[in-house]
Amino acid sequence: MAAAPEAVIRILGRRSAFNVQKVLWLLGELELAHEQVEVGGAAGGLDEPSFLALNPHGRIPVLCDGPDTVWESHAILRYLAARYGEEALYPPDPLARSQVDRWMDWAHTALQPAFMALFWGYYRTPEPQRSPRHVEAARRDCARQFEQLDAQLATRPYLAGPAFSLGDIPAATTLYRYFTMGLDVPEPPHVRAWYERMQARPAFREHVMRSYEELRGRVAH
Ligand SMILES: N[C@@H](CCC(=O)N[C@@H](CS)C(=O)NCC(=O)O)C(=O)O
Repeated sequence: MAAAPEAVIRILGRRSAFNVQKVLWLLGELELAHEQVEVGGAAGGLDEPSFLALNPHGRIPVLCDGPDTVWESHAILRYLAARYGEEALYPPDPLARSQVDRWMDWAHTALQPAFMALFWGYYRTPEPQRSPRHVEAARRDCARQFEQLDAQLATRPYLAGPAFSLGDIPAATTLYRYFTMGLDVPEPPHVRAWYERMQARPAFREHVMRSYEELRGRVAH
């Protein structure tokens, strides 16, 4: 593992944000000293010129590593793993790397949108405004995505193979909220076992398994 730089790593983004949690989890895995700055959500600040100079899209997370800035949560994960991580986290071999990349990309484009539709439609919408039909459709869609995960995890302990890697982080960031937001959701056995493996990781417990009560019924960012 490369030595940590002298310059402080800063992660900009509120701790309750799903995409920020992925990065905080990895920083914890890497045991990299860093400073977290609470911006976004109730803390605001995303439309400040100084923030937009770092990320023109006005979104969190943003990583500042000395003079360098990286935005987009998965780009940040790949950057941190390639710069500071062991090879198993993000293997240099092209095929092994593609195993990791495919699960990261699938999580971003399939699982996360399904999970967010459910989380926003149910948890972040005040009860009187909820659409039961919308919530049920999202719950079924999400359950289908978890079945895909379960089929993969029936053959291997981690998504990209025998070892924990970046491939696990985006998908596993859904687990705590999915199973605790108060909905009756199926618990596929291999996903459950994988969730238990994640819970054995201190950084997962610290950054992902944290209260999100502040988001209940909060339709605004
Ligand atoms: N694709 C981007 C999405 C970034 C994004 O939409 N972040 C949300 C938080 S999860 C955000 O900035 N929300 C505005 C806010 O929190 O105020 C990424 O993965 O970094």
